[in-house]
Amino acid sequence: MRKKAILITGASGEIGQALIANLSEQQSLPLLTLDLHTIPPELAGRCTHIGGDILDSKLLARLVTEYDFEIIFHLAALLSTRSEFSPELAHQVNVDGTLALLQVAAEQSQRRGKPVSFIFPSSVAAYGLPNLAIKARDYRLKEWQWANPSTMYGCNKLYCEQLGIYYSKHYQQLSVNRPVMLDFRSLRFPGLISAYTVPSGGTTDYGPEMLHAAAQGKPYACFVREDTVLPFMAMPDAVTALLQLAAVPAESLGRAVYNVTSFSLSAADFRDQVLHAFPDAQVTFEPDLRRQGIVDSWPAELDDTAARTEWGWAPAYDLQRAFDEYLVPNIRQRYHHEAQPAK
Ligand code: NAD
Ligand code: AKB
Repeated sequence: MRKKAILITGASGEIGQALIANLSEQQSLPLLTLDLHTIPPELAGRCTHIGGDILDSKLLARLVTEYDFEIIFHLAALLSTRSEFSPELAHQVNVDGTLALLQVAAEQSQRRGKPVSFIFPSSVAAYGLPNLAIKARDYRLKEWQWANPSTMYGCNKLYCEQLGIYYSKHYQQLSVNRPVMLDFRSLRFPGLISAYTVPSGGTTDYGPEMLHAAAQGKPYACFVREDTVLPFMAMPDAVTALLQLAAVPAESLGRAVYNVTSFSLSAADFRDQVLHAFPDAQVTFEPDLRRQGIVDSWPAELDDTAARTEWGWAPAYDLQRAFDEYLVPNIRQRYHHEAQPAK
């Protein structure tokens, strides 16, 4: 008898940790987590963790025989900056890995005669604006505009959105007996900011890095220009959006991929928020032209009207609440505790 479970890949990462913390508080199914890395000790008791690679086909085959997945949150990925340094590896993890998980979900949907929900975080990186003049003109993008990514990561995300749609709508379309198909749903996230974890390998990382450095009294050289505008969201809203999307009845959804966002601000505005909370912070701007090129191709704002109107998406944390009520107090507390001598 297979055990019912929710599978979270990439569970040791920033979103994964926040998702485990949230889901384990609910009366949800047992959580099976998979990542190359271990999960922090404070979360270890809340899930069954498997250290492993999503590209390990034997491992996935074993999981299929042991578990019946109700939902798969497929978070494992290499992020945008890291992917530019290892594009072929990024393609393997981001595309081949996603394909392998889609096949797990397809097989399980068919076997149990009920769709497995497949929840996939896509990204603002799926967009690609050709230059700053057009970024200024086309300030706020809908899902179907400027889907011309210039990064390996963005290409991977855009293609995996399409792969997910294929597996949920057209898989085995020439078979006489059409299979029960998986239920694929995806969110295009902006840059996410957590009070409890620090990102690595992304290109929106300058925002959270600036804030976490200031809280530790460390100087920070921001790798983008002061006028760079990008959309961001506080981590609790990202988790809410994933869980809300997973729970919406299929008939309420008009699309498979939705933008979600909270606030947009320039890197200079970000610095000002940081200085307001930590007046002694030392923030300088030393743009890295290559990473700058990536963020210049991403939109200043995401238009999330479809998510708002179809399934009631609304972030709890706007800019001021995010900083004043979530980020600053929790980050302050985190580093204050770390600064205390061990007893
Ligand atoms: P993260 O880098 O913190 O976590 C990713 C996790 O995936 C890591 O723990 C890593 O060990 C794991 N992983 C990588 N390769 C693996 C493999 N081969 N097998 C198993 N595990 C592997 O990233 P995150 O911020 O938690 O992002 C999670 C997902 O959300 C990713 O798909 C990312 O593209 C997407 N996303 C994140 C943001 C953001 O700003 N954080 C924005 C948009 C989309
Ligand atoms: C990155 O910068 O790669 C991520 C993302 C926006 O997907 N934070």
